[in-house]
Amino acid sequence: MKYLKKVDSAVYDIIRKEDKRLSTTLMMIPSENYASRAVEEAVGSKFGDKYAEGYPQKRYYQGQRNADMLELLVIDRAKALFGVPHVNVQPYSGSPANLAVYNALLQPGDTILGLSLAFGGHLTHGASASATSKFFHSVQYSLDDAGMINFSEIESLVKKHKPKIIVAGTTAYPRFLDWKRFSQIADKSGAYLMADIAHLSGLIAAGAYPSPVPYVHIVTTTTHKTLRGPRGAMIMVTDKGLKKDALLSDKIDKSVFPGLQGGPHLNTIAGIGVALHEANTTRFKKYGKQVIQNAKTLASELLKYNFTLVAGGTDSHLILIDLSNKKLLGNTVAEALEYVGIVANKNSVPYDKNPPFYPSGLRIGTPGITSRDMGKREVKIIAKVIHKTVEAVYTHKIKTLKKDSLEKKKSVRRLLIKGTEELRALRSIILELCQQFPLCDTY
Ligand code: DSN
Repeated sequence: MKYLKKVDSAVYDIIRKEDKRLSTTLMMIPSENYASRAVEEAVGSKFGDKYAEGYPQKRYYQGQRNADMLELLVIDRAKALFGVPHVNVQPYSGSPANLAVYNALLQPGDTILGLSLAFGGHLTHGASASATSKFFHSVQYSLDDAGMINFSEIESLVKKHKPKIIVAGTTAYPRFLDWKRFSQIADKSGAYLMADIAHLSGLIAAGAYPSPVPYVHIVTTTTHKTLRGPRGAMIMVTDKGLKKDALLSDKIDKSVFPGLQGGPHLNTIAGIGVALHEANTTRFKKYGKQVIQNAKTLASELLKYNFTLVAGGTDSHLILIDLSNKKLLGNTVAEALEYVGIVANKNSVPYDKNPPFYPSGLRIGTPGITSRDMGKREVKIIAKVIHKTVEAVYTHKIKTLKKDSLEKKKSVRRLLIKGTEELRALRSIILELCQQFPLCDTY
C-alpha cells in the first residue's frame, strides 16, 4: 500500500491497525471470513471505476467489452457451482438481494412468511424493524421447544395467511434446514419458496451441507461468509423456479436493475468470480467439511464444560450458546472474549427474556479459524479458553455482588478493559495460536 501510505497516512494507519487486530485475534463471528489476496486484488482493481448499468450486451454506457466478458464469466461460474439455470450477480449485498426478490414478485401489502429475528431469522425476512415488514404484510414463524424449526407452526401460518413467498433462511440457526419439508408446504399452498443461504453458501458449494436447489424456486446468498468472497450477493433461479414461473429470471433481473439499483459494482463482481473459482476446488471442498467438523468439535467440548447450546449442538458452521445457566449476559461474555482475543457476537436465544442489545446468548462460528487451517487440537484449546474466560468473569461478578449495581457495572467494565492475571494468561494462549496459524495470502 505504498501509494496510500504516502497520500493518506491517517487511513493507512487505521488499515494497518485493523490488519494487526485480525492477525492477533480469532475471527469467530460466523458471518465473517478472510477473503483471499486474489479476491482482494480483484476488488481493488480498476473495474471499481466503471459504470455498467444494465446487463451484458444491454448496457446504458459505452466501454463495456470487458465488463460484459467479466459478468458473463462470473454468472457461468455461479451457475456451474450451484447447478442453477440463472444467476444475477449484481445485488450490492444480502439485504438488497432479498428486497429485490420481494420487489420482483410481490405487490405492497402482500404477505411474506419468514423466521423471526428473535429466533434466528434475518431482518429482511420480515422483522418489525425492517422495511420488509413496512411494505409487505409480514408473518413470522419460530422454533419449537427443542430449538428446531417449527414446521407445524409454519403449516398453520401458511393455511391462515396464504403467504406469496415463504423464506427458508437463517442467520443464527445451527441445525440442518429441511428443504424438502419447506418445499412440501410451499408447493401445497402455491407460494414461492426462497432459500436465503447467506450463511451456508460456501458449505453448500463444498458439498458439506445439503443444497436447497432441487426444492426451492429462488436462492439468495451473500458472497462473503462461508463462500469467502467479497461483500456482495447473488440471486439464483432454479429449474423448479422456472417451471413454476417461466418469467422468473426476467422478473428478478428487472427488479435488481432498474427496480432497485443503478450501476453494479463490477470490482465486487470480479471478486465474486475469483471466490467462485476458488470454491470450485478440492481444497475448498475439504475446507467446507472441516468448518463443520470444527464446529461440531467446539460444540461437544463446550457441552463438556456445561454450556447450554440451542438445539443441542450443530450441523453447520455455527453454535448458539444460551448463557442463562452461566448467569452472564451475551454482551459481557462477548466483551470478555474479545479481551482474550476471541471475536464472537452477542445474540438473542429463543424465548430470550433479555433485550437484543443485552441478550442471553453468544453466537460463535468456525469459518474464520478454519480458513487459518485450525483443526481439532486448536478448537479444543479455544473451547477451554472460552470456558475459563466465562468462569473468570463469573468469579469476578460474584466478588462484586455486594456492591451497588452501578459500581458492579463499573467493576465488570474495569475487568474487561484491564483484564486480570487469569484473563491475561488466556490472552497469551490465543496470541500463541494466532502466531502458529498466521493469516496467509491464499487461505
Ligand atoms: N448480518 C449477517 C449476520 O451476521 O448473520 C447476516 O446478514
